[in-house]
Amino acid sequence: MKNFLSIHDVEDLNNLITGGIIAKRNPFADQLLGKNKTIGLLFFNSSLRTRLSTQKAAQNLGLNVMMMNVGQDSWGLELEEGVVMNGDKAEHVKEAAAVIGRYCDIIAIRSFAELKDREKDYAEHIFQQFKKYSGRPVVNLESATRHPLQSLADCITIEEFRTKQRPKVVLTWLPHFKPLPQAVANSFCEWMNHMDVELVVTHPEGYDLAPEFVGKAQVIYDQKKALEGADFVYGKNWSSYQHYGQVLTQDYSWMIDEAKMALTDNGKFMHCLPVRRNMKVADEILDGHRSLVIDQAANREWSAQAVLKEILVGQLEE
Ligand code: SN0
Repeated sequence: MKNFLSIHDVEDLNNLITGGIIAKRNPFADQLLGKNKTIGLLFFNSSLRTRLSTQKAAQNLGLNVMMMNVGQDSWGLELEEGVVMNGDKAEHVKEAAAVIGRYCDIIAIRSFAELKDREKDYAEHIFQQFKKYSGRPVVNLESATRHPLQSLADCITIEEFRTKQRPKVVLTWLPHFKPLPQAVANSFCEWMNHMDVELVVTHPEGYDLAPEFVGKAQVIYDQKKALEGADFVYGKNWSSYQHYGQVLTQDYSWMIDEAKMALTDNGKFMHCLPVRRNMKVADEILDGHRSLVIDQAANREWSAQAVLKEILVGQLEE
C-alpha cells in the first residue's frame, strides 16, 4: 500500500481486516518494521481516539512519532496556489509539505470539511497537495469526505460481533444542533458496500448522502421501518449534502433509545464517538449490553496498525 486515503487504496479488504485482528492478538510482532523511521501526525482539527490510537499503533510498529496541531503549534498554512500571501497565513503548503516530507517517512493528516463550499471540500485538495509536495505516503485521519481508519475499525468490529453470515447493518442519522461533516457516514457506507452485509441507510428527507457513497444501500426515510430486524445499528449525525452544510432539522425523535432498539434483531449499537448523550443516543443504550462503542474505539489501534504495517512493507519493497 502506498497511500491510505480511501478504500480505493486497499488491495484486499479481507486481508486488511485480518491484519487488524492479527495485530490485536500479537501487537509487538512487527516492532522492528518501523525502526529508525518517523511518522508525522498533523491535526488541523480536534482528536482523541485518532490521535492516541494512531500514535500507539505507530509505536507498536517501532516508529518514531511526531505530532503537530497545525495552525496552533505551527504557522497557519496557505493552501491556495498563486495568491499574494498578505493575510494571516504565514507559510504555504508547498514548503510545509516538502519540509515535513524530509523529516518523516509517512505523513498522516486530519483535516475536516469546512462545510461552506461543497466542490472545494469534496476535491480533498489538502491531501492531494501533501501527496504531491511531500513525496511521502499520506494517511487519512479524517478528511472532508472520509474517515477510512474509523471505517476499517468498524469492519473489524462487525466481523468480531456478527452472529450471521450476512448481517443487516443500518446507518441511521441522529439529531444534532451543529452542522457536522458527512465524512464518517460516507466512509461507513463506502466500506460496508464492500462487506457481505445488507446495508440500509435511514435519515430525514434532505439528508441523502452523495450517491457514490450510498452505492447499493437501500435508503428508507422511515427510521422505525429501517431498524426492523437490524443486527447492527450505526448512529451518526451529518449535515445536508444537497443543501450543503445546513442543519435542516434537529428532530429529536430520531434519537436512539431502547424502544427503537427493541425493533432490531437483538441489535448492537455502534458510533464512532464523540457522542452527545441523551440527544443522539440515550444513556440506557450507551451504558447497556447493546453498545459496541468502546470496542470500536479500541479497534482503532488495530486498524491503524494494519494500515501502517502495509505502508511500511510497501516501502521495504520499493
Ligand atoms: C466529527 C465528525 O466528523 O462528525 C468527528 C467524528 C470522529 N465529530 C464532531 O465534530 C462532533 C462535534 C460535536 O460537537 O458533537
